[in-house]
Amino acid sequence: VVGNRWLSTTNCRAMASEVEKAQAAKGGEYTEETIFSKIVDKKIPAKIIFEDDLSLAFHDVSPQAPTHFLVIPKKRISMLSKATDDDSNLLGHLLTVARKTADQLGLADGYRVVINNGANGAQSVYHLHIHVFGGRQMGWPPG
Ligand code: TR5
Repeated sequence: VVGNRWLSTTNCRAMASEVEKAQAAKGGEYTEETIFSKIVDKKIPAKIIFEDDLSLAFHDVSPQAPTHFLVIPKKRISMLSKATDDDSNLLGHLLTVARKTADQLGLADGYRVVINNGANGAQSVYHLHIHVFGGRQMGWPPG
């Protein structure tokens, strides 16, 4: 039981492995190449939904909801807590891209926006990204 919710064995296993990945990945330098910077540089493919000079939105490879996409800056910011005041406009832009992409994908009944930050936040890829989940009822509180 987590909070007031029962979790299925599958959910518990998925959650445990995400947390293990996050613990293994902790650290991360500001300018390191990551799997997401490789997607930005088109060194590896992704299912891209939207792209502009500053950002990219693409489908998560391991979706946790019927719709699950990520919005990332092209700038290599490892995590939210490493962003600076100079990044404020960029951070706002990422949320705007999340909103427009959610609209484009028809998430009119609502969606969840999540940023995992650092090891305790269960971040596993150290290139800042916004998760957007939709297409099903979300639970609360999160795990
Ligand atoms: O745990 P955090 O918040 O760091 O989320 C990282 C997310 O990146 C997870 O939801 C993964 O499923 C997702 N991910 C990981 C890879 C990947 C991806 N999404 C799209 N494309 C991906 N490629 C090509 N490779 C990955 N390793």
